Amino acid sequence: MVKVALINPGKSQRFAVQEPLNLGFLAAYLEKNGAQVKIFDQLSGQDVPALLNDFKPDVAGITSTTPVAYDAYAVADHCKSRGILTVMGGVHPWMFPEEALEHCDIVVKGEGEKALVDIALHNKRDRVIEGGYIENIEEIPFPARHLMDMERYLYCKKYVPYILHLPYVPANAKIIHILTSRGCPHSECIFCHNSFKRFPYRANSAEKVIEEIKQLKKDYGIEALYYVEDDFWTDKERVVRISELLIKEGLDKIVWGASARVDQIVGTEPEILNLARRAGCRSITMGFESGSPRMLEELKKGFTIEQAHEAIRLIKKAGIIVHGNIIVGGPGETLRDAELSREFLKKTSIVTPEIYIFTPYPGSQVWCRLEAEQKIDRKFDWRRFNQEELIMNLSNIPTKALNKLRSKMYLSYYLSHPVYALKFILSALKHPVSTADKLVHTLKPVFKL
Ligand code: B12
Repeated sequence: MVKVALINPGKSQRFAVQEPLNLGFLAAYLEKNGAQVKIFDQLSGQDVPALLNDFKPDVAGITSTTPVAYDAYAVADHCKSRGILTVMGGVHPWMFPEEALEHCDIVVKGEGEKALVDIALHNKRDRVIEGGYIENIEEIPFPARHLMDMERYLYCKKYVPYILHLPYVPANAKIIHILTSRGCPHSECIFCHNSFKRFPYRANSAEKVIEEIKQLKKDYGIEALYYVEDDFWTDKERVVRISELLIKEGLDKIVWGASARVDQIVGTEPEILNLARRAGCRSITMGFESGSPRMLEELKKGFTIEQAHEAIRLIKKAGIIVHGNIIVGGPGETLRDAELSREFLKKTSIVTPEIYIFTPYPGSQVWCRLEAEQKIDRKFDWRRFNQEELIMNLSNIPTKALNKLRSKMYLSYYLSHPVYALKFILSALKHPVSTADKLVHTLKPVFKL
């Protein structure tokens, strides 16, 4: 039987907040087709060379986002040096197949389930394979969590203190991440991977979602879950059906959070939000990105500030908390725009916001624009594409001020929300190592002036 090792690379454990679902899908599909598979997670601290030594795979599949590209290449070099057929996939190799091929044998662009089966079981050996997208995602089995160190992920809150999207989950609760749809109905946001993927929105039926949750309850006794997909609220009928089934099947004690677009929430009947609340929904995450109407247009978010406020009002009224993201330093952003974002955070009751520095990810609309304007420096250090460090100042804010902005905004938020600040400090005291890691990354841009 052909042996395949799937590897999640990276060293910064603050990112090891959830099970690598993409590898889980690839593994499940490979297993369904008759391969023997193991998943190795370097990001959560596993010793990949030792595990490879024990397993002796025929094929290694390595995933990579941009900030972990060098870690992924180091793993790929190691695999190749041991004579293992080495395949890479994920957003970064997809954008830079030539760069990746300096370290691996094959690059898969797009969704990799079918391509990896072709490689591992049918000896397909093209250097670059177009994976495209899978139309009916129900043909992919549930992620192969049985191949993962689930104790580590179920108790992720014990290991990584700042999992900001999980404020509704009690510290010792068993949490699982789940992905029941792929694609986003709105592919215009200028910084997002969807602008080059342009894969249509596809979703598992409500029945299939419930089947997975039942399985997770049986296998792991989960108490909380989070839907990581781009927009859980796109298909409201599906949300209603899932909520009804959760209640009917007695699964409504499992608390959950999910992502949404502002414009999907605006116009949602309050009864649907109330129903979701009864079915266990406790948090909705939205990419607000800015408090400035001008910046929302620049980022092509497709909604207005008024709609953002309305979405927050509707969610809060249903007794659900709002979690959200803000981006600072977008193209043309001024200090006045940033001030509007700071005020937005201060005034609205967004719980544990995530504040990022605008990052021109390869393939995104903004990247393509910069490329056309010949402003792309090919010698980028990919490690810095972590949304915590400034890659290029595209804003009208002086670089010195922009570097400080993220820390300042966090400070301002926590000063105006002392209860969250206290929770944050207590959590930090319990996790000194991760706290130091987080602080270094937040303050690095400030002191590098
Ligand atoms: C869940 C998630 C996370 C999770 C898990 C990350 C992970 N590695 O899976 C966490 C919270 C840890 C995370 C962190 C970050 N994330 Co994130 N995340 C996502 C999210 C929302 C879903 C990922 C997912 O499961 N997708 C569904 C699966 C089915 O798709 P997929 O991952 O692309 O995998 C398919 C194909 O790419 C391919 N494939 C992937 N790997 C491989 C390997 C092989 C061998 C083959 C053949 C094929 C293959 O087949 C897979 C199955 O079809 C995506 C957005 C999205 N919708 O994809 C962003 C996304 C991946 N994240 C992104 C970013 C920027 C980050 C952070 C930098 C943010 C931050 N500062 O915290 C960090 C980086 C962490 C890291 N170590 O990589 C960007 C990456 C952009 C880029 N060019 O790097 C994305 C695309 C969102 C965006 N902003 O556009 N993230």
